[in-house]
Amino acid sequence: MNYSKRPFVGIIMGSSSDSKIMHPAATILDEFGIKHEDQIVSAHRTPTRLLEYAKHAETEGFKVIIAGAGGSAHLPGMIASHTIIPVVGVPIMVYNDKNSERFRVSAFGGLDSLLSISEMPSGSPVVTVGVNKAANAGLYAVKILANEFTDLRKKLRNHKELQHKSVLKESEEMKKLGLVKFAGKKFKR
Ligand code: RP5
Repeated sequence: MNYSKRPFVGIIMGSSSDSKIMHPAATILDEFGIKHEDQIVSAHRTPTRLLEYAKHAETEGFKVIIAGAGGSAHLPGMIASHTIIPVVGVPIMVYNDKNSERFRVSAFGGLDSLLSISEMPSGSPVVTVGVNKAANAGLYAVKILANEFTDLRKKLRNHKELQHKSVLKESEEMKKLGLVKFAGKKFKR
């Protein structure tokens, strides 16, 4: 079964406001040609839907679930308690105020979500990426799938190679321009 034809990754988040932070997970999966299914599931506001989603994920044959949430962030842990599918949590610090361009920061700056996700009791493990690091969750999902789909290993190696080249390119430019000019150009000061 091909990973580009059928979704093996489920991306969920606790609120539509989380989409601002979560979309890089989808971007990474898109770059690797991996089909994913994206939904909003709130552990607190839609608790029964949470159970339904876990069943749906099993029925669909998802191989990994990426779950982002802010504040007390129960979503990744609760999903993990309902399924054996590995869950990668994304703790969310900043989220949009849905009704304006303003943004809000959670009371403890994302540490609340990070600890909620990482401190799952023994027996219900969830892994977590850093605060707001949704792209890393996407990459981690690719790595999980690469255990099964060998062509993804090649794509992951290419991805590493591109990162390597991009650091070398910037380093060359820094060497040529000098640090002050380089930083001025990069940060448009
Ligand atoms: C959490 O509360 C969500 O994951 C979100 O990060 C946060 C705020 O949600 P909204 O008030 O923006 O819907 O459950």
